[in-house]
Amino acid sequence: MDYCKIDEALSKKEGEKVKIRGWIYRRRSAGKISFIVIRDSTGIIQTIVEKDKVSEKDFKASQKALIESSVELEGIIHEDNRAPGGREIHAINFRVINFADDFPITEYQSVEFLLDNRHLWLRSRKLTEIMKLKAKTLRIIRRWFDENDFYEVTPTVITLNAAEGGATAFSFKYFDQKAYLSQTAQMYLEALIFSLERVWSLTPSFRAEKSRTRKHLTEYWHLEAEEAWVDNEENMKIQEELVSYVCQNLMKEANNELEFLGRRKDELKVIEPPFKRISYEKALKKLQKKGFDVKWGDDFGAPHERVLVEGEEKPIFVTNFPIETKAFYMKISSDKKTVKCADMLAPEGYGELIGGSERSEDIDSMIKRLKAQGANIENYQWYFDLRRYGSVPHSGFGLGLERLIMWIAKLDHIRDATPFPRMVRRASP
Ligand code: NSS
Repeated sequence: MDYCKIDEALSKKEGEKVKIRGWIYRRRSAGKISFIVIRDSTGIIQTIVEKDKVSEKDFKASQKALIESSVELEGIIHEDNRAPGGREIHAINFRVINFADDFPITEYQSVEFLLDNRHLWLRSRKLTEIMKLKAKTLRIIRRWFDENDFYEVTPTVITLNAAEGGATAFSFKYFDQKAYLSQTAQMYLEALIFSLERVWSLTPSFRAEKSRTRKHLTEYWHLEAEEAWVDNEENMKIQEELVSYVCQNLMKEANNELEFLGRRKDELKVIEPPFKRISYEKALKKLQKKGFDVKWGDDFGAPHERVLVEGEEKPIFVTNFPIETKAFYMKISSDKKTVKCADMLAPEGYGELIGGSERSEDIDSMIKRLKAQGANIENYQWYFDLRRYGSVPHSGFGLGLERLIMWIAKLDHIRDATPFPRMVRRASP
């Protein structure tokens, strides 16, 4: 007989025989009987190992095995309303594959302790459900890009260009040159639209953010797209369609995960285009009216973002930021004060999900802005070539995958949206 997964065992009828394998999740012994809850990737099930029903060796093993021991067993399904899932297994044999040492994680542990033991804490129900949700989100995103004529491409993460500003770029010695870990794949995606027109990629991005907030990682998974012949307006449409598609499909495909994480389906159902657009100028006025001390040219922080999405059920776009607040590559608007860009802010105060813009085609203005940042212009000549040989209007955007998951899974901190979070004071395990 083949092994079945626990979710399948939970759908079997009284008296059916099953074979399962997994890890001990909870256990207790009472004289001649061991109650052992086993988990696998699909769920948990209670099993009962009785002294007279299995061999002496198997019973001894069931009494000795501590939590997280790996086991396999065969048994008979019994329907029992008291058991989680309404079924339990009465074992006819029980084998321990590995007797676990005393598991270091017990019920109440500090955040730091759990982060130090992340390699083990990943087995927790909550992180398991989050990782499943993330995998399903990626599956849906891939589908959307496939259906919308984008090519997936594989850019580099070793670069001489700190496209989002030197202040948050990790630098390292690349033989005898100073190189950076990529903050964005954007410049490389831009090069690829001249052959493929619509491209996207998923890469790690790195930001040496000293700000220790609940929304910042130093390494995150960056989903980026770049489109030829697309302006800032159409770029926003692509973004709102993608995000809506993810929400609508997770509702259908990630029932258990969403329920476990406390995200209600009706909250995702309303995420449909169009999303509200508000200009930076209007947003600034709104904030000033609410008593914030902000002036033209200031960037928005978490408290500002929270106020801007107050009462909103869907994400919103904040558009047309002042030139000086944004990166060198954004196209300057006809007002000569702002750039053609949009930040997508999540509802409920989860912050910026996406940064996107139409790209400048004006080499001189880009050089001026780069020089103001103290960048080495020579390293950008290849990028300017893209404007010299058949330049076209184009736009693109970057979505922080962990920000998206943080919002959808209602997480208090972005660290739980990724298995091995990298933060200011953490690079291990
Ligand atoms: O800096 S961004 O706003 N924009 C770019 O990097 C563009 N070059 C993308 C593009 O047009 N191809 O970053 C994009 C998103 C942002 O909205 C966040 O969702 C996420 O990347 N992001 C982060 N997530 C987690 N941690 C940190 N530190 C972080 N920084 C940005």
